[in-house]
Amino acid sequence: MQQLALIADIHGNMEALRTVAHDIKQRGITQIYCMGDMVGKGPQPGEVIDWCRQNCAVVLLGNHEDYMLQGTYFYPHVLEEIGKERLDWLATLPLIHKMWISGRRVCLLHGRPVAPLTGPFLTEQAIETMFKAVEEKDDLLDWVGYADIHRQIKCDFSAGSGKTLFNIGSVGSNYSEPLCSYTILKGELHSKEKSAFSFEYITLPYDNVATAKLAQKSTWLPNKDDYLYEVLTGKYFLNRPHEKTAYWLKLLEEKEK
Ligand SMILES: [Mn+2]
Repeated sequence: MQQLALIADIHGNMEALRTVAHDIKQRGITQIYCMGDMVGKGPQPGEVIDWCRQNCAVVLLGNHEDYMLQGTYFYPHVLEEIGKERLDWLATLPLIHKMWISGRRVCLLHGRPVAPLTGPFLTEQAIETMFKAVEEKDDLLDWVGYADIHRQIKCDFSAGSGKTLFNIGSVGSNYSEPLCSYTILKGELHSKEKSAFSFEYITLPYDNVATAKLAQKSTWLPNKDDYLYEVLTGKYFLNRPHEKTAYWLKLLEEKEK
């Protein structure tokens, strides 16, 4: 049996990535796949890219990498911070990864830009959309794993079909609690024969205040209020009440006491 750690949506949060990496190592897992969104939102995109490049056997392109490569990203300071060499590497990343594990055909993708993601995410129609985006007539899939919505969800695709859609959660910007999360698959990698297979969701506390402080100090990071809100509360920034930065700084100070 091999163990595979699936990580994604790190979003420049090196503190969260370090916590997850430590947990993965302690479990003796050596295979790590990153399913995109290393960049965007947080204060250390370059470091996160370098870590993934060095430690992940597979790295997929996320919508945030795509924004930066498509020239639709309006923050030149962020592109400068990441640098041309890393951006050139991002441009080489694949969108999907298909594999066999314990007799199951599995496809991994970030979500966008491969499949349009519009909520609600748990309708039959939404699930079908995800399969349709990556399934081919002569290569049917059993499991599709994605990221992008920053929440761990797993559900069957119409009863009895054996098809399963799962979301691996977010390392750096979880939308449920201000924690970091990832997913472990255990089974026989590359095997087309049915054998023992297991799936586990991991959620870990990390020093989100350290990340928030680093973001606050950054001289180039845009949308700091939104980011502080996400890492300190574990909620999506678009749902943020429009308080000013001072409010979040006060929250930071209170957390320090
Ligand atoms: Mn994301």
